[in-house]
Amino acid sequence: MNRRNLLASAGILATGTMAARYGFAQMSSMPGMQHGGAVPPKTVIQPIEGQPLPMLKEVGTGANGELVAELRASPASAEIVRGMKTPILAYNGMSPGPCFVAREGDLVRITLVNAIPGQESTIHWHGMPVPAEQDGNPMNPVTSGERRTYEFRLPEGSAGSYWYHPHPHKFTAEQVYRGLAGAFIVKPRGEDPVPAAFGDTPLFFTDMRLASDATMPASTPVDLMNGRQGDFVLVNGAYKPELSLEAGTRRRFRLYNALNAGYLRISFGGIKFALIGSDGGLLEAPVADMTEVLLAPAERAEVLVPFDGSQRSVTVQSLTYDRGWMGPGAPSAAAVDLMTISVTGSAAASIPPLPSKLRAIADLGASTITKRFVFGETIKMGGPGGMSMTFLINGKVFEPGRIDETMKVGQPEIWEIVNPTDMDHPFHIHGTQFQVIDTEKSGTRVAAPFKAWKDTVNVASKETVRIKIVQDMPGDRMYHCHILEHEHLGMMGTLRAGA
Ligand SMILES: [Cu+2]
Repeated sequence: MNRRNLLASAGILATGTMAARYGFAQMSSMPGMQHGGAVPPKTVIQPIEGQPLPMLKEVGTGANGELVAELRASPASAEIVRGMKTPILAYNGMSPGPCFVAREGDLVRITLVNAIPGQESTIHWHGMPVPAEQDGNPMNPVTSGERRTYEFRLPEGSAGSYWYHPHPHKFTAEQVYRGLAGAFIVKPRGEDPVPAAFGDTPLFFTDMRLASDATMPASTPVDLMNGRQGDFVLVNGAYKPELSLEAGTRRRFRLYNALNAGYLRISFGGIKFALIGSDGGLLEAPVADMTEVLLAPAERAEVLVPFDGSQRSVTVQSLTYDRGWMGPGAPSAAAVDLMTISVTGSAAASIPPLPSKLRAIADLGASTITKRFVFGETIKMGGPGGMSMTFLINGKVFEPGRIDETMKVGQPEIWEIVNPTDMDHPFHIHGTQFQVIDTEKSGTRVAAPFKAWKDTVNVASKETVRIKIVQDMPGDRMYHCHILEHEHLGMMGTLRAGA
């Protein structure tokens, strides 16, 4: 039965009393519930907007080739709405946390201090090739009040746009939407094929929902089902910020979708730009004449955008994208303004050319091993509240300690990720970068248009995505949907890579 029929037969879609029928403990105190439905009340307050784009605070490698830092995760407050305090979670008082910048070959030694009252935490190095026991998995929690040091060396060829966020069992979604996430940029050991004159600016997108007192309300059943979407998308922690650039420049941006569940279909006011990088670093060559790039939650892209001065004010937007929605409260279908770039100086006759080549991307080798991962969702009856929704991979809800799949270190495999559900799900696996082979929908198979390193790939509703994957290090790795509320409700498994 498809989900809509399932819900209708369970009497959920029509009644508007979804909350009352779900078994979530915190329900009665949730904002929005007193309004007779599961839709949160519309925010009546507005964040401060139009401030200069904040630059992320960079923490770099020392002269000895070691990046040593401490990340203290703790409650903090932010002034999102003028004169009001929003309680958040922050790393070293900041959200996003510091932007780590290291080079291939560097040693990283970062200590997490968990000062979050009553909750475990970890730091997961999203997309980075780090040993399993250093990767902040849920089975290695740092309890409240404790600290632990993560240590790993960045291998050659690992330059890319990574990020970090907590990954504790049952608290990931909440800790991330409350503010815990940051960028981690690895630069090449040798010369960067992208000219330094193009700059290198991370745009770290998050989102936020605020109640009328500027606090962040707890997630509702609708949030858990669809993934929590905020009312405001922030860029480097600011709402609709402004950036000023000279005409005649080509700029390098690293785009990060760090939203819990929201998709970003980013355009630069119609300007044709070049895609030069994916989750795991540069492509082989720029892909020119792009007008938009779709980023599912956790995906990243590097782009080069020309500003010739013909547009004096460029609105960076997220265009509408239908990722599937269940029940009330679907986000607006209108494009969302993310930030404004004002272009100063006299219009330039020419823009510096694109680099023709970026780097070589190796093939992963032949494989005869195929695994299949099928997304699913179900409504579970029983319990005091009546029912709850769970999300599945291969018919199973995540269970700590259970090994769902095994593979041999160094041996490439082909994985088919199948999504028969009504909603898109971004598939992510820890510890490695994979390559997309092709996608298939309604019987039409489309080969990946170019080689790219990915750690997260969107699997649209009714679509199958085939990837080629190798794990180079032994250990247990999580794979899961990166709509964090779906991960929370069970859409996760454990892979054991061994000899
Ligand atoms: Cu999902």
